[in-house]
Amino acid sequence: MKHPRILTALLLGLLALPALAHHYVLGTLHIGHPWSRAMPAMMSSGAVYLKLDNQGKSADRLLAVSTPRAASAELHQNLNDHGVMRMRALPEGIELPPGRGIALTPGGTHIMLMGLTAPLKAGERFPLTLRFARAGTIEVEVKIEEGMMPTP
Ligand SMILES: [Cu+2]
Repeated sequence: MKHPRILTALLLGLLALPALAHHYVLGTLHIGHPWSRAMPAMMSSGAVYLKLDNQGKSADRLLAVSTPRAASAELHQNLNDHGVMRMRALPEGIELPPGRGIALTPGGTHIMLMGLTAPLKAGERFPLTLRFARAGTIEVEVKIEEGMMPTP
């Protein structure tokens, strides 16, 4: 091989590709990389993060989520209440304006899982159903990943 360094760079580039990323499409909605952070076995709650990209021309809304992995799943928002981080449920759901992407991330808006039916162990996957006002319902697979920070 004439250019071993280039080959190495290419291989490293391939390895660095988000091989773990997974992606779902429901109508004009794109759902990117649903994941959850691995938690110690004694924890009874966790959180799911993902990206929502509304590539359509009409607004939509994520209304509700559910999973067999938890007794209940809620849409939550993190708020800084005078220096204290609190979580607030979003019973009205999450607005998805047309042509916009929204990321559910640690420290921000998230899907809260309460009453886990099994610990969130790294490497495992579980199904999550998302219900949208316009686009309807889709089941996605959540990947449990190793993480250092506690949820949410
Ligand atoms: Cu929460």
